[in-house]
Amino acid sequence: MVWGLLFHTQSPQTEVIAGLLRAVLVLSAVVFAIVAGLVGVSLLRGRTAGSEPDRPGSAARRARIEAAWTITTTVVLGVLFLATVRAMALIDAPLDPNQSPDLVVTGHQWWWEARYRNGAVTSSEIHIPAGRRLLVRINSADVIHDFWVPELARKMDAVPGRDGYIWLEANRPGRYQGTCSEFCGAQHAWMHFVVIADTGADFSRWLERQSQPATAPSEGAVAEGATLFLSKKCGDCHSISGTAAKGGNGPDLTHILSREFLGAGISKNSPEAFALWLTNPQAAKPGNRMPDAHLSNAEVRALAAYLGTLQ
Ligand code: HEC
Ligand SMILES: [Cu+2]
Repeated sequence: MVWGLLFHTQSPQTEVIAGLLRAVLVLSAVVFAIVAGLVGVSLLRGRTAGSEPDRPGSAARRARIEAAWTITTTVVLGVLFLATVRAMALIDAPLDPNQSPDLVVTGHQWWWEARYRNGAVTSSEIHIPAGRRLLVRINSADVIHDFWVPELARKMDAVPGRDGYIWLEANRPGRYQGTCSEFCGAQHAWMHFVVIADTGADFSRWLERQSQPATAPSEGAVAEGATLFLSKKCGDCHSISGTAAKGGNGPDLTHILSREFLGAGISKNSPEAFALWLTNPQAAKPGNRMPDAHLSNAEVRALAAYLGTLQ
């Protein structure tokens, strides 16, 4: 149970990693105890033995001890090596470019995009079905990031121009915190995401919903906001499925209201936070890659009204 307090493993993959760590810790503790014990013994014995001359046969004895130490060390390291290779074989996803992944995750400064096979796109909030492993391809749109959900999977670097693969799986439905774990610039610390493991039925519903195009704008402020979204060039960076907005440098906003956080976890998704992203994005998340569009209050209201329909 003490291990349970230390390691919150929630997937078969992290159980293997924690198991390896446990084995290494126990073995290291045994080695430490033996070495420390022998050092202690020889300290005491050395003091009483003083400067006794070498007894006959002591050179051969020393050689035997040396051989024993060398062999023992080699065996211990060999066991650790084999245990590590076994753990890697158990948890690593195949590096097969022909196998199509269930999910493609792309790191951006400073948010994560997740793209599913059926066309659904989301950012910084990744849903998976509990109890089933998904093959995830990880890459980057700019600099090197690192995709890490400590409870669920090993780390994987997101390297521009190079694909990495991991299994993503959770034993039980729940929410699992993830983060970027490779320094990637000013807002590295705010590059969070959450993996939400749903029951199979909930996951299918969510996935189906997320692959639908955005609600068509009705009238009044909402329609005005939709027009502004295009005329203010928001669509150069953001996509809204079913509209002319097809940018890829910012989070997909098709179902922005269905997400809990904005700015990769920096603020809860609330009407106030929304308004701040529109009026002063650099105040919402200093240094982020969204320029201030210098919108008037009326424009902010219209855009917020429009984005507020993107459930
Ligand atoms: C030059 C590219 C760019 C332009 C143009 C741009 N954005 Fe963004 N926007 C971003 C980026 C990048 C982020 C995410 C920043 C982060 O989390 O680090 C973002 C975040 C947002 C968010 C928060 C969404 C989320 O999930 O975090 C909203 C809402 C938003 N933008 C709306 C707009 C609107 C409306 C416009 C037009 C007035 C616009 N953006 C123009 C790049 C852009
Ligand atoms: Cu990063």
